[in-house]
Amino acid sequence: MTVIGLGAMGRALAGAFLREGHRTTVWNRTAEKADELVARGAVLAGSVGEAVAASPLVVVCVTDYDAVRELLDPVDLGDRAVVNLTSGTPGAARELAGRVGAYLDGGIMATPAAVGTAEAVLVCSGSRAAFERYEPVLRGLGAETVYLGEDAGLAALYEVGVLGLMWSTLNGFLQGAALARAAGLDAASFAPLAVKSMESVAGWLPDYARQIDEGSYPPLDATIDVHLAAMRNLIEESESLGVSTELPRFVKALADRAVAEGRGEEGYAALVEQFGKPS
Ligand code: FVH
Repeated sequence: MTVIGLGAMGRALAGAFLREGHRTTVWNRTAEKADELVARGAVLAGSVGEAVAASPLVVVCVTDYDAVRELLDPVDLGDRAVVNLTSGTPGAARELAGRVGAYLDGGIMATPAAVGTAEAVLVCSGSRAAFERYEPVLRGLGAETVYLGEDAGLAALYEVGVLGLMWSTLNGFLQGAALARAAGLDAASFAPLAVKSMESVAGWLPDYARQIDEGSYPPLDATIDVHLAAMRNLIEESESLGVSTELPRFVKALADRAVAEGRGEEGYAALVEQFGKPS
């Protein structure tokens, strides 16, 4: 295995391959970041070309696709498989796939600490042959390794979608934590209820997905009208505690538009129609 890019994530990837017993060659622009891995048996390549030549499978994980191109463009990749775990856009992934023989684009849905554990999910798209050949090795990065299809852009599409869900969820928690703090409570007192609530909401998603695919939104949890009343409560309480109302007002504006379109009696999944329009 070769790992190019030894930032927080790259070091975790190389560490997982070493743990799995793979002969691992590494390269990083700042060579010192390889020290701990070399101490654990990794081989430090003197150049990207040397690192690529060392293995049939090259994993790249750097800041962005510009860096990936800067590193790989000058190198003859031959018939090597490249697994690019750098975050990027579907378009950039497709463009890169057009330049690399056996290309897999991927998103490692994990923190560096979770790499190689049951918590980590690796989504891949692009060369099916490369995925089938190297899936056993890639499983060492994340217990769940999902192949999304030949379109190299799919992994990035799913990754940006999951990242959007993560940020929205965390923003909702931070709004609640700010309310708790403004009311003189510890965020730690709010967290357990927040975790419980996130677990319940996570359970709703498959039904929401089915409704969206069917295009019909009977209320499963509550109608949009009922949600709207609670949104007003959140805005009023945020105002009275001197906490930002920006996020709840954005949430309410979506519901207001849906009601204005006559969807007040429908389930919350009907708001997908608001997200589906260009801003
Ligand atoms: N960290 C995380 O939790 C997330 C999990 C999900 C996936 N992301 C993506 O992984 C990519 C790398 O993220 P990272 O956390 O490892 O980032 P850094 O620790 O900042 O390391 C960046 C590495 O990239 C190298 N690098 C940057 N620009 C260049 C360049 N022009 N030429 C060569 N190397 C470059 C940098 O090298 P150096 O600064 O150590 O010399 C690091 O090795 C990223 O896409 C996340 O979105 C992580």
